[in-house]
Amino acid sequence: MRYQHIVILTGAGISAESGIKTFRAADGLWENHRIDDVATPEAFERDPALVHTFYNQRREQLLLPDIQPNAAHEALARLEQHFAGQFLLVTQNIDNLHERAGSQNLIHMHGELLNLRCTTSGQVFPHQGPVMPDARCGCCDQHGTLRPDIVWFGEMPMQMELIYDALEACDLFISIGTSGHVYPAAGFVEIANSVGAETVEINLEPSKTQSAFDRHIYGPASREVPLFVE
Ligand code: BV8
Repeated sequence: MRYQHIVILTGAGISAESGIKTFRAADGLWENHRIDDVATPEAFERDPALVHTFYNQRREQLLLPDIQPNAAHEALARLEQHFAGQFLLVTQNIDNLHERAGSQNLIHMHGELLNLRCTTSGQVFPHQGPVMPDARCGCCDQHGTLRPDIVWFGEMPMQMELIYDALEACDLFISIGTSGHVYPAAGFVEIANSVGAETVEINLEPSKTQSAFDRHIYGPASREVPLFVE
């Protein structure tokens, strides 16, 4: 069957082989921090210094020279180039490995680690090094109004209208490297199923929503995604 409209969802697992920790692995990100301490608006309100430190550390790690896109990111960029129909890549990841691999039609539904947002104006701009809690904001000239441009738990993910429109029009939905714990992303497969799309899960192991998928491919993304794309 020739597909006309592909939607792909990626999670932390696609960046694992590039050296970026996932959330729920044994030594994962949430291993050292509780979600409620570093990834909610209340956490930021309570202790902006701790939250800025958490994201400064992840930004620093992402910018290390040995952190590079892997074969899975590159295969998705090739697929987008060669696919004649509609193509949308939605990532839960806040790293920049998809764009560095060449992906273009890309939505970061949980925001981007390398961007900051002014809490007064909502303006978003690239970070310029580690962020201190009382840093002066370039747009409103106030101190302490900067936050990571990240969607925390309890906050509305970005560009949901666009994502839902694409899901309701797709005929192939592929989920790669996500454990299916976090909503609304974990519910995308149900929307794809409801419009009759073929649904494929590519992951190291069965996700929490594995029973909702038509097809399952288990193994490391850097091996399985290029095989699937070819
Ligand atoms: C929302 C940015 C509503 C931060 C992230 C109570 C209060 C408030 C909300 C809720 C609540 N209860 C439930 C909710 C909803 C909540 C939610 O789902 N909670 C969960 C914990 C139950 N969701 C939200 O809050 C969302 N917003 O609901 O808003 C709303 C509506 C209207 C108006 C206002 C609000 C927002 C959620 C976004 C949170 N932010 N990220 C940061 O990164 O610091 S989520 C973060 O965790 C990631 O972005 C990602 O989405 C998630 C982690 O999931 P994965 O990516 O899947 O990573 P994980 O480690 O879990 O899995 C990796 C997988 O890869 C594994 O399966 C592994 O096997 C596999 N893997 C590993 N290596 C490889 C591999 N696969 C292939 N190859 C390999 N080599």
